[in-house]
Amino acid sequence: MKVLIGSTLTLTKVVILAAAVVITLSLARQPSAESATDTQIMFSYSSLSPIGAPAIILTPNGFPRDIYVWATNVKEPTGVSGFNIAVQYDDSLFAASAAPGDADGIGDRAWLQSTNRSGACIPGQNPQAGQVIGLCSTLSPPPPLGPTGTGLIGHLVLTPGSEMALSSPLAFVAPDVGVQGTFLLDAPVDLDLEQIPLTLKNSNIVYLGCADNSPPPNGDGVVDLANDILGVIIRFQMTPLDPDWSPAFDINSDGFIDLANDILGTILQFQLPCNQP
Ligand SMILES: [Ca+2]
Ligand SMILES: [Ca+2]
Ligand SMILES: [Ca+2]
Repeated sequence: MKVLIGSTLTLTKVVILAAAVVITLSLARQPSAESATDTQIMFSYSSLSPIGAPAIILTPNGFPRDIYVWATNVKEPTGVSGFNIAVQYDDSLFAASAAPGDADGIGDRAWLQSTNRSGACIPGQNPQAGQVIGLCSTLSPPPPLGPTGTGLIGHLVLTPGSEMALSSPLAFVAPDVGVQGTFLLDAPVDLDLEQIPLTLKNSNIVYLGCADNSPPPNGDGVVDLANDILGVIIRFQMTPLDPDWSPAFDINSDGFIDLANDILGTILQFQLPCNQP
């Protein structure tokens, strides 16, 4: 998002703009009524719908984030009989793994089994550092055929480290030769198992300080409107010279409360849990 800030921008304008951003974000998080035309594999914040997650906020030393993997708009007539998910990330900044207790890895087989095919998932064997892999397949030849349309295929947990950074990619590994990539397989009706053409939609991890600044000293564990969003908005353009300055609201720690980093960065954490170090 590109925002131009004029030097004469008033606090009122900032409040109006911030409110518009909140409304836009809440609309953007609703599932789209009409779906895109292309088959995709994407990350989503939600286990209920593929709302997408182009930017995922992690707070160094903060809580783990659940991120879900969705296959969308599968039109392959035979449906999906198996898939492979391989995710690449910067392991110096966070860890990506299956959820605690999810013994069969990051892949989720419920959608794969939804047409009454029996399936199994296994965690990826010997993934490289900074990769997490899950494989799921339905073992029997058709019939029945596999599922089409849109389904949840994976669940991973991102656990932040202590390092601060600007951003880093959370990317699906493409299925190149000799690589355990990310792909969907059709159902082998004619004993010819093929990958279904699709687009891999990657995400970006954005690192921000925890924007929970509610009293008492270490916040109340969630980014709220009354304390945290309004708290940073009323400090717009403040520096450490202001009597109401609080470094906690300066979530990118540059000594200035601005719109693009601190106010929008706080708004983007609305209703998310985080913890102050
Ligand atoms: Ca699993
Ligand atoms: Ca709060
Ligand atoms: Ca700042």
